[in-house]
Amino acid sequence: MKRFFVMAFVVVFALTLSFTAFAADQIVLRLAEIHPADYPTTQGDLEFARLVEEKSQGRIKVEVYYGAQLGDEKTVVEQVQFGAIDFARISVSPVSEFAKDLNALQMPYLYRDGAHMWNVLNGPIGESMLKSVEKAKLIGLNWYDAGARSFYNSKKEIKGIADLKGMKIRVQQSKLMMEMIETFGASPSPMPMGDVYSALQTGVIDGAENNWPSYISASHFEVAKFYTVDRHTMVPEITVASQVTMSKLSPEDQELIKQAAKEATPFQIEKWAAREKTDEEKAKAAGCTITYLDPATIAEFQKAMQPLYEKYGKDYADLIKQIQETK
Ligand code: BDP
Repeated sequence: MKRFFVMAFVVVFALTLSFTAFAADQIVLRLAEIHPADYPTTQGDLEFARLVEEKSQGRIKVEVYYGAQLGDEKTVVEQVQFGAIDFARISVSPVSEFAKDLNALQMPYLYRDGAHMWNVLNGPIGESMLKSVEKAKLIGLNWYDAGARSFYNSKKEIKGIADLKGMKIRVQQSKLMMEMIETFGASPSPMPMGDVYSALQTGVIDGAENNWPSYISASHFEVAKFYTVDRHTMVPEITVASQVTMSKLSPEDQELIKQAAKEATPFQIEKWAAREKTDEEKAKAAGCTITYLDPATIAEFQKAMQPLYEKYGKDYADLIKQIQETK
């Protein structure tokens, strides 16, 4: 009951807010981002906001609320669904809980490399995947780069799959990601990114998995110094808009927003590439134990994910095949 009243209040408050915003000459919209200001995705968000403002000659303003000011990613998606938040930049993983087809984009060892992933995202599959989030009351605007995710932990060096056995590993709030950890023989612990540092510090979890920039930016390297470069997933980032918000805008303004988002992608990719390199160096300089696996061991990691392909292959067989066959 209490939850109902809180929700009702949030809805009324949000509607009041957006009406106020729409009533004024300038349309002010809010974008949620969990990373800090200097993170490559936030840089992409700010570029998107700049382009919207420029293209609308200052009529539309996108305010970027970074550093998880508007909540964790799962909560933010729900708020975008009912229009309390206008845009969010999020990882594909939490959105896949609402738009299942996205699972096909985040299967382990799916892409040969970053170029392969971008050929998929920039092609017809990427377009249809952006459209697929409409089922979840969202509008998919663009993709951003998040490189590859690897395991890190506070306990020991992971040199092979056997070392993962029984480890408690934090994952994103996604069923596929939980099953992936189980398939690796470890025990998954889903939680928002903001809770991971203290969970590592207090030993609630043994490890987590992420790319270099998140490992450094969220200071996880301070409390989990063993990083193994196994690159098990490449999970793209996505910017989504609220259907509620977009439906209040003219078709021209909707188009302008879509265009601005598309144009922000190459900017973000550039920022990403630079940051990935410097953050790998930062981890080294901070004295982390970094384990680079040889191709044979990587092949074992990949082979271990076969059961996941058999399970998810049923629903996404065609899509996965098309992705694999993309040049
Ligand atoms: C980072 C993504 C962020 C996710 C986070 C996580 O940029 O959107 O929330 O991983 O693991 O790489 O939750």
